[in-house]
Amino acid sequence: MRTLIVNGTIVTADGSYQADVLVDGETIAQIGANLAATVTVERTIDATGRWVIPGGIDIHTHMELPFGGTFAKDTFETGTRAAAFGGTTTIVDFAVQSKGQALRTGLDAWHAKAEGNAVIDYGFHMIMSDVTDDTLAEMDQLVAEGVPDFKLFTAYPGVFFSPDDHIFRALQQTEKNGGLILMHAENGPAIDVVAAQLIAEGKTDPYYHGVARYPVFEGEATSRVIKLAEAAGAPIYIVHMSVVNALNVLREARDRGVPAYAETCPQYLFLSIEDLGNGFNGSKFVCSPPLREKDPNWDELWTALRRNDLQVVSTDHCPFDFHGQKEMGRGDFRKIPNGLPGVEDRVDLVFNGGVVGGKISKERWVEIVSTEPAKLFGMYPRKGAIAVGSDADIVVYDPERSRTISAETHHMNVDYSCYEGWEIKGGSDVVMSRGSVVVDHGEFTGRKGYGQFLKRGPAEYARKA
Ligand code: DUC
Ligand code: ZN
Ligand code: ZN
Repeated sequence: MRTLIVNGTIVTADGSYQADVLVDGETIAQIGANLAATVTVERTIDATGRWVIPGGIDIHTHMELPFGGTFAKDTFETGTRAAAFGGTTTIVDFAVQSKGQALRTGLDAWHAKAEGNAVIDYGFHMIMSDVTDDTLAEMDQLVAEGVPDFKLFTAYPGVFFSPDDHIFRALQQTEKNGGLILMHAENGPAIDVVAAQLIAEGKTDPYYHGVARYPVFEGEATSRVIKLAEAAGAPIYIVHMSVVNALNVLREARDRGVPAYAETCPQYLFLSIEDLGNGFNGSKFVCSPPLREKDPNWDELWTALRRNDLQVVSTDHCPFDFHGQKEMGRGDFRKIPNGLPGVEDRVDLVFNGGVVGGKISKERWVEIVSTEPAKLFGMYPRKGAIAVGSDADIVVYDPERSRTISAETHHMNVDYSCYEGWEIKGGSDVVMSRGSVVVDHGEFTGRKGYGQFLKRGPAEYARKA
């Protein structure tokens, strides 16, 4: 099948220009002016007044994550379908090694969840809950299999938590095998002390989830893990950075030339600790790190995105229903499953808040939602680019469209939206995954099982950039 996208403006991280795009099979075959005059195709998409952008890449999702005695509700089918509606054509999800298991067991389980179900391409990072001689050796094998990143936690004692010696050994291993360590950086043991004290004082509402997780606990853990990475001579990537205390540490390290990278998420750019108020309704906004004070964090995070101190916006998509799941934490905020839905709204929220809001250029928008994730996570230029030879993961984007976000109309398998009623500009008209149209003006035209596992390369870019 050959498809021609005509009359659009191609927007990439490097610049924008008017040109047509020829898709042949699964890849981009030609880019140029007035291609209709020279090529014959089976299908033509008119992108007049639209932007032609590389499909979004969300490198931080948790489909079916087991958490706090329940599971994140989106499956690979529902979650990737929702992603596609929102202009995202690739996700990288976190496979989980439970304590005492081999990495292989966790990875196999995630392959089984995704295969035959995903509607767009997907890769995996590996959550390591145990660092042992055996799992360290397994890391090398996973890098060779296209799973080159490993997430460790300084939070969640007794579940995902790793002590410093484990983190340091894992960093040393990636220094040797070319992989990348991703860190959830919050001081979990200290948080647990404060949380227990708050509960003892009768402060059980969701709001106190935000109070317990001091900004300095994120700053301290971020500082510690970046210094451990420096000591190991390995690059490091901090997930879901939420607050200035952590950002200042990151900036200071990057100014010294340390290969430290980080993402933030829409919830830290658009929501605040005030959303955690309003009684138990605040449980809809419980995630970790928690939502922070608006000032100065929102502005500082945008500035960091503009200046490349932050490279990526991903979602940490981890949806739990308000009814029946978030409700598990009535009377004790520690029992509320942590996580927010977001995979469907990321591209549009960052467009609306960032580009329409005058904070970043449209080229930087494409860079932080697609191109940098592809580069840092071993997918570029196959993904994240509008270039000859790249996968035809293409979104025809309408910057003028308006829509109202609502749980009534979203495609994520969750009974609420954190952005309910928000009117935003921008939206994906046509979404193409490897040359196949999967969403066409609001209609799903894809297929369960179409998405393929993406074998990703090692983190060379993170070592050089
Ligand atoms: N934070 C969340 O909010 N949910 C899943 C895991 C995490 O680190
Ligand atoms: Zn995390
Ligand atoms: Zn996460």
